[in-house]
Amino acid sequence: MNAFKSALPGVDDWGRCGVMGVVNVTPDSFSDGGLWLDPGLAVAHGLELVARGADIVDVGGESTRPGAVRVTREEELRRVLPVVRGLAEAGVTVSIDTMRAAVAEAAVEAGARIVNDVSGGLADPDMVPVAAGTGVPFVVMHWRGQSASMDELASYGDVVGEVIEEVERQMDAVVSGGVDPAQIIVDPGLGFSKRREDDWALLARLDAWTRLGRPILVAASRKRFLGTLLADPATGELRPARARDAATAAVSALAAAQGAWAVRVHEVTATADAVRVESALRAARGADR
Ligand code: PMM
Repeated sequence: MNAFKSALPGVDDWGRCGVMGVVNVTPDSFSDGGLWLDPGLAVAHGLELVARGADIVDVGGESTRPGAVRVTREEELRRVLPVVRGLAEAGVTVSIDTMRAAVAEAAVEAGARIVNDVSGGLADPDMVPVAAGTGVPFVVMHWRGQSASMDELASYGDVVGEVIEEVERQMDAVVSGGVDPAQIIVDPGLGFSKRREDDWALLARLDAWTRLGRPILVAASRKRFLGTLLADPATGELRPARARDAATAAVSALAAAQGAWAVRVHEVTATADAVRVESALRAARGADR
């Protein structure tokens, strides 16, 4: 089964790899922290991402960068709800990036159409029943632990096999909890309990995920493995996060070529072009999608 083709409830089929633009309503996200804390600015930024070609806008109110400290539920709700509501009222397909069931539930009530839980339902025992109750697409990302400790959990023999197996196990748990398999989106969780070489190995073998039969979301945007790749050869200094967008767009095209359902990015323009290039090539090749 081609993962790209799986129809998800309430989400358009774009006929190519989709583009999920990111709006982090946080003071501390690694690449755009503090820029969109004001709800009006955050909504305007989300609309700008759509104008640049985003198919979905992912709204998050809690940073998941390695070592990040958790925010309270009240603070997270205060950050995201006006932004979700504003974008949904403007007709945007919104996804809510949260590990909290209460936030997911309130966001769906406010108009969000996808729940993007980086813990895939592991962080909050109420998340799976809430995801089941909403019926909206639910992201099961590969996750081994909270940001404060996740780097210590990056230990693998065969990273591709183990990550897919752990996601498959979590898919089973989520389905046992009442989620319809047709709701599930899978995600390798680049940078989450992964070393740089693990991120590359996972990206190199996205084709191996097709056996799960579910759409694959890939979120490489501005991540550290790209900063390391592009480090200054003289000083060894990592390429700054906001100067990693060309590399991100390259990853977007390559992920699309391996059948990714969507790519999650901060800077949309280049990736929107990249997935269209990939789609044109695929069509020219006569490939079935
Ligand atoms: N990464 C981040 C946040 N949310 N969601 C999914 N599904 N997959 C990811 O890899 C992912 C995510 C961290 O990046 P950010 O701080 O730039 O949002």
